[in-house]
Amino acid sequence: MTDNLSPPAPTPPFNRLLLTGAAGGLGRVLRPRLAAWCRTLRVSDNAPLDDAAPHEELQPAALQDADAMHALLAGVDAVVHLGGVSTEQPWAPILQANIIGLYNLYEAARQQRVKRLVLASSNHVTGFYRQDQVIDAAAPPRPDGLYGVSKAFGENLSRMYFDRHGIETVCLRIGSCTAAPQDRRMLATWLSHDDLERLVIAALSAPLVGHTVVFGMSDNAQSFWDNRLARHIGYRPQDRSDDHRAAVMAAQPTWLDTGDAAVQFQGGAFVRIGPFERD
Ligand code: NAI
Ligand code: 15L
Repeated sequence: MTDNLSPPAPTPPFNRLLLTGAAGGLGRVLRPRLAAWCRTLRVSDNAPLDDAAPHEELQPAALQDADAMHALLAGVDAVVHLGGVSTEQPWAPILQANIIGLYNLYEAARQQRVKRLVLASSNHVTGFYRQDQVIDAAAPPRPDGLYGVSKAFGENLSRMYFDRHGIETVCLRIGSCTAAPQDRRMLATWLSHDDLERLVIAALSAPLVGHTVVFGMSDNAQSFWDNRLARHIGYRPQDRSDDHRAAVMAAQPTWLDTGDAAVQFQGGAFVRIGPFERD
């Protein structure tokens, strides 16, 4: 049994890995951690990037720029795609980054013959399931906003590219990836930074993944999600939110109003934020 973080063989398994969204919160977490797994890490974003380390090459690109995306995917063995709009926002930026951008990414992957992608999806694909339900990846999407709809699009688009073109994707329905859980909901949704790394490495390295949807969560005692359908990728989380329970309870001693949709539904506050508020 491996903990997914064992150092790879002396020869890195990948020649060139692409990390998109490298300037973002999780991109900054993963960037140094992917170094051991490839000879070259190509890092990309449309926001400013930190200087390249010796094993890195910087290639800025906007996801909605099809030509830039074709150049970005050239010579790449596999992709960790974190780039895009990561919260509930107006439709225009979501359309550019998460819809047009995803199409550009997959068309470029097809034409450049990239065979494996790891896609940052989100728990907001299923945010309108209730918090007292436990769902698995076979449950139909119930997005909690336009952001969740865009992530559901990414899951469906990648499914089509596997069925038609054999391009494998692992969609990570990430819960809440932070250094420590910050509120009661995160006791169920928390994904530690180390477990994020374990999950990404498992998704990149498993011999056969086809098209897989896996919930990105640590080994939390309390959970909304069941990952048995993704066992084949070999992800074994090592961290648990319970280790932080006392601190969370001290910070948030009473539950919020139980009539609040943010407390009733898995997506938390996402179920009631966003452009619709102005209506
Ligand atoms: P973030 O917002 O910090 O990073 C996203 C990055 O994408 C940013 O650096 C941004 O500049 C870049 N980006 C945005 N639009 C772009 C465009 N049009 N072209 C090129 N780059 C663009 O988000 P974070 O927290 O690092 O999340 C990474 C991924 O994981 C996102 O796709 C997010 O939806 C997903 N995710 C994150 C969770 C979390 O707990 N942080 C939970 C669930 C999903
Ligand atoms: C997400 O999809 C967001 O990217 C992240 O910022 C968190 O809010 C997370 O979901 C969550 O549900 O906690």
